[in-house]
Amino acid sequence: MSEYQKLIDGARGAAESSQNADELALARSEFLGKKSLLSEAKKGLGKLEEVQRAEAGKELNEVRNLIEEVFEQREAALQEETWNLQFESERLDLSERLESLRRGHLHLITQARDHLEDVFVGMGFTVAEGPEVETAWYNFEALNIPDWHPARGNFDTIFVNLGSPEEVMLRSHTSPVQVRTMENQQPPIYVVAPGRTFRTDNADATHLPAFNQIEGLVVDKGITMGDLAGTIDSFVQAFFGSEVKSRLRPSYFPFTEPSAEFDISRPDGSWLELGGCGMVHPNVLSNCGIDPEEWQGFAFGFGIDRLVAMRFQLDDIRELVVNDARFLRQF
Ligand code: FA5
Repeated sequence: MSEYQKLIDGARGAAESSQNADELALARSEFLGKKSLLSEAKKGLGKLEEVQRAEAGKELNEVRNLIEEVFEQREAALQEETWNLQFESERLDLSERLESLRRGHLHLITQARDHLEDVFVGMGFTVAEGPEVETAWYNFEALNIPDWHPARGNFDTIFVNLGSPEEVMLRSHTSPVQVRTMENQQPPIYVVAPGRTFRTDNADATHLPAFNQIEGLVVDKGITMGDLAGTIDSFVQAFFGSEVKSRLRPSYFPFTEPSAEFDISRPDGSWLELGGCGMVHPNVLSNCGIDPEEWQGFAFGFGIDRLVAMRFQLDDIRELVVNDARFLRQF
């Protein structure tokens, strides 16, 4: 047995010093292969007496099993080492990835639009919507601007090549939503309608060809210009804070009478035109099936992009649409 013990120890030594599957296979064949000492010993069994042969054969098998076990254990250990190395090299460090990803946020205009909605909802208004592509009826005619009216020219309209010429257009203001609301809803009406509007204007520091307006419409009994002025004042205070003042200047819009333009004060004391407003023209109420003898209303519409430019003191309104992430990340 001591001979065999040496063999087993030798096999263990050879297995332990094998550093990979190839080296282990080589060592294994040295101790268990056809030319190994064990195989030679097995061949020698034939020369023994029957009783001795059985005894020696049993012993040989035990030794072979022990040596096989030694190699199996080493094989399992090597396999585990290989897997560990592989797992380590293929590991994805997700925590590192997550840290380096910057979270986005809503665009400044969307934030302002949400804020405006909140302010007006807080004042008792609901939010209405209308399509961006409109017909002449909604964009002009129902608003008391027939096709001969010179005011059509003020809106620098972008027409769409659909139907009769100059019948379908990208809405040039949000005022068509006034008409759609009044056609579908009986007074009293208190709505605001923010949305995108389009004109052939060239982009400059205060103009964009695609910009955003928010429309307001109130139709109720006994509504006066005082209600309009008070509403605009409350909105300006809620949105900008008490240091910003608003003022109304007489103006002209075909769909309101009287009409005004409203300005807000800048820190340097000058005024910035924000939008138009006025008492809803009786013709507009009639066009939408509302009796002007019974109901009165006021409406306003102003530019959200300009309002944002004013609130964040941007020198150029185009900053809002050039998609410079370094600029947008500041807000
Ligand atoms: C109108 O669009 C009227 N619908 C407003 C109105 C509504 C009057 C209800 C009465 C009752 P105006 O064309 O002035 O009016 O435009 C209103 C505001 O939209 C402007 O004061 C300005 O703030 C903004 N605006 C107009 N054109 C542009 C543009 N190209 N780029 C950015 N903002 C603009």
